[in-house]
Amino acid sequence: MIIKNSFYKLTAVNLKDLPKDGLPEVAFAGRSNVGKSSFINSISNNNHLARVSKTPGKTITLNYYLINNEFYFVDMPGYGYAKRGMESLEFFNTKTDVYLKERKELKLVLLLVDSRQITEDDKLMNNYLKEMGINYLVIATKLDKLKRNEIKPRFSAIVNELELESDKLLFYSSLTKEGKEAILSKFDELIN
Ligand SMILES: Nc1nc2c(ncn2[C@@H]2O[C@H](COP(=O)(O)OP(=O)(O)O)[C@@H](O)[C@H]2O)c(=O)[nH]1
Ligand SMILES: [Mg+2]
Repeated sequence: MIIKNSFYKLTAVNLKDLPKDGLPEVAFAGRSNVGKSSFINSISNNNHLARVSKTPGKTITLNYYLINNEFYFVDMPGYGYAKRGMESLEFFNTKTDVYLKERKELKLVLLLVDSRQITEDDKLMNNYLKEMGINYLVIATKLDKLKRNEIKPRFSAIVNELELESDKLLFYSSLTKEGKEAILSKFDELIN
């Protein structure tokens, strides 16, 4: 797949505001600051698409971006911005939870984790997606922060920590775009 065009579509505060055109959706989950917005911009060659934040925010909206007029990227609220452990529970009780469970157009979730470190919140989110039977892939972000000889051991460590099939984990750098082809070919499988 080549991403030829990408447009901001809408921001949904309530589930009744979601698009009704039936296009497939790829949603992004991950803690605040893991690189969700950067990923969306980088993979679609559009640096003005999603807003990259310097300080983690408490976004509670679903942001829709139309890709190739064929499907949507859905940027979901980040988790884990507070120091206490409660925000994860909060997350599961919000509209995002209903969205993940009930949205028929949702074909794939990309769970973004930092390639250097898996957090307890990441594990919760991973278990949640697994238990709900949601089709998801894990994208380990900020690959450019790893030394070359760290990549293989980090791959194994993440596969073990999250108990994943190894074809469900992909590395990516929004800076260098390393890993892009493998991810785009997963989107091809999804759309066809
Ligand atoms: N080095 C590096 N920095 C990144 C990468 N992706 C995101 N960042 C930085 O991480 C911070 C948070 O990124 P952002 O996309 O706003 O994360 P979000 O909160 O998950 O949407 C920003 O300072 C980005 O520039 C990456 O692949 N490599
Ligand atoms: Mg963001």
